[in-house]
Amino acid sequence: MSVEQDPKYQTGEPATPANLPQDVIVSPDTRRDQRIPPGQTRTKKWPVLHYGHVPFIDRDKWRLEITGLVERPLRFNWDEFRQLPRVKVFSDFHCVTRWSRLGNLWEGVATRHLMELAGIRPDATHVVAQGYDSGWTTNLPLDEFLAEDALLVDLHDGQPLDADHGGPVRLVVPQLYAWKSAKWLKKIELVDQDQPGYWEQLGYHDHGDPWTEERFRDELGRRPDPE
Ligand SMILES: Nc1nc2c(c(=O)[nH]1)N[C@H]1C(S)=C(S)[C@@H](COP(=O)(O)O)O[C@H]1N2
Ligand SMILES: [Mo]
Repeated sequence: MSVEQDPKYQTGEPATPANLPQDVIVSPDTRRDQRIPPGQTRTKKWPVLHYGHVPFIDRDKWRLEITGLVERPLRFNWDEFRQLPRVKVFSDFHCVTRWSRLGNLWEGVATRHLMELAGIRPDATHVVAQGYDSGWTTNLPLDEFLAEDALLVDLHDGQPLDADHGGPVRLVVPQLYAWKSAKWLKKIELVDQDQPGYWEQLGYHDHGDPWTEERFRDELGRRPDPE
């Protein structure tokens, strides 16, 4: 597909939070004077990155599980998920491989809302997000998972999230590098200790703040294969 035909290709200057409808949650980082974190460059495309293959997911069989240290474990099918209250978030998206896609409009269900439904047990400190791609996980602190602009996404820039980008549903946590935004989300598990996920075990930083360039666990240590 040529770049002109790619519906995700951005033309011109990046969208700013200035003229968004009232109901859109604006990621605070999009209001920075210098919106692109150190060591990153803007891409107008939306690259596709993941380990392994895009899993085939039949919507009729799709399920999302919320489990671990919650008062009420939850399980949604597609229709149930689509009936949950929805939010819109405007954010940038920073991949550790140094591209940043600015001005994304994500739509879906706020992580905060889901956790209100499930009830967080007091001993929960971290979240493990698991994808449908055979056992892939990523870890993040519970408070970052609960950021106001963190959500489970099924629409991007008004269109259904395609399989390459993690559809039917992916996690998006704008303030961390994009590998924390698990695609093909299958399970959210609350745990009481940090449990490094797929990339984190291979040498990506445990936390992944793009503004302080938390790219790798140890600059001298092993680096994952570039994705
Ligand atoms: N389930 C799953 N989610 C994943 C990955 C993966 O391999 N599996 N890769 C991560 C990485 S390294 C990045 S940069 C982003 C890329 O999202 P995109 O392909 O939509 O740009 O997805 C993240 N989420
Ligand atoms: Mo990545």
